[in-house]
Amino acid sequence: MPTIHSLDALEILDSRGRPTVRATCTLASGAAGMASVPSGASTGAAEALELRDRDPSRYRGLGCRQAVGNVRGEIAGALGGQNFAHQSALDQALISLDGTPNKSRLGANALLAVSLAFARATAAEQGIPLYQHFAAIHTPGKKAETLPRPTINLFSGGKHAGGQVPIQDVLVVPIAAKTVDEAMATTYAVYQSAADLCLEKYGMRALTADEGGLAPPFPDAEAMLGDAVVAIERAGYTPGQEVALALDVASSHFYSGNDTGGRYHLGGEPLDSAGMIRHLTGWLERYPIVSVEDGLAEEDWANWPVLRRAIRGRALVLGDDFLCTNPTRIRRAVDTGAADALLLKVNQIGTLSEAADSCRMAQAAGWHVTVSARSGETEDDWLADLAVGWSGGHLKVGSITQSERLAKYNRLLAIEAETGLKMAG
Ligand code: 2PG
Ligand code: MG
Repeated sequence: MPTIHSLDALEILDSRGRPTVRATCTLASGAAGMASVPSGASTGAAEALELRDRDPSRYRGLGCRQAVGNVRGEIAGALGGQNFAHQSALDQALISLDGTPNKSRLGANALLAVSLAFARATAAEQGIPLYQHFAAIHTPGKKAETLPRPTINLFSGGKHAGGQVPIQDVLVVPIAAKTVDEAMATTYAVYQSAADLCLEKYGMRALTADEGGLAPPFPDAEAMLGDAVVAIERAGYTPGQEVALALDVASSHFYSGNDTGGRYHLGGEPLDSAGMIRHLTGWLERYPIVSVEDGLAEEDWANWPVLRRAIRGRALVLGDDFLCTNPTRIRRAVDTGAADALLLKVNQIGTLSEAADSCRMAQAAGWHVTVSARSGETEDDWLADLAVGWSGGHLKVGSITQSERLAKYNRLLAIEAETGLKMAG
């Protein structure tokens, strides 16, 4: 039974140069684990709270010294010397110690760093690969079964690219690839042909957004989609048969709610929810899109089932800001038929066990699960192990550039080489 000997933490910097938390957990056996937490920019309103110092003279208020101090002080003091039979016992202790519904006292960044570091230390103590330990956290006795299919950011807009177009991501889904290795090579070819296209069409070298996606000055969202299809063709693939597209519309960020139902500001005339759904279905008719993330705003609950009925069977209705990896929101969405896929981000909820509850709930409802990184990432690679252990259908990490992204893809390639597991269909 793992007994915590000590907990330590350090303020480190993420891929945007913003502070985040890295924790180290050392067990009485001497086994140790270290883990770093990511951070979002296009965040959902229902996310657990990332504790920031709010001192404007340092990192524009984004410092994490308080969160780090909470790990080294109160959390280490309360948990040091204690044993925890399971991850859920440790996470429950963290949740109780914090005592708030959204982890705002000690910080979800502090809690998640400890939760992950404990998982790594426990895997090390047991001498098993992290993905197998994550599988056991998901369900006792479970083993890793499949590898997630990478969905890789090609073009960026929205909050990750200075808002030159409202929608956030157009992603490549290498649907015909049989292995992760082949999926990465396919995506590289598409990305390079898209970079060539950006130079020709927009006179722009490959300047990239927060997650490494290409971000030329597209005149509108339609151009992003059209250019993606051209890039796939020029790379020698058949759109829709070999390579498909996924969208992160991130529509909460161009939605203004009001008493008469709110409007979507996609360029041109503002759209009501029915207009937005028509717009999305129009894209599905013209482009090979297999997944639509946050097609509607996080508060537009009444219209999510309408969107789902409209596109069901053609593309996944994937909830990110809408669901926030939160079991209560997921339950409501399952009960109302509002979505059929969960974007799983552990730091939206703040502990591994709660994220596992969300994952199981979605999978029990027959939903698809896409395991996702954040736009602010670190060189840590635990996410690849998590996606394998929890049987994620897809892994979304951003683009095929930048080491904080490639750390996860490289880990996935290593897991593929080690296990020979098949990629999810
Ligand atoms: C998203 C994520 C990752 P962020 O919206 O899906 O692309 O962005 O981490 O900024 O929330
Ligand atoms: Mg999203």
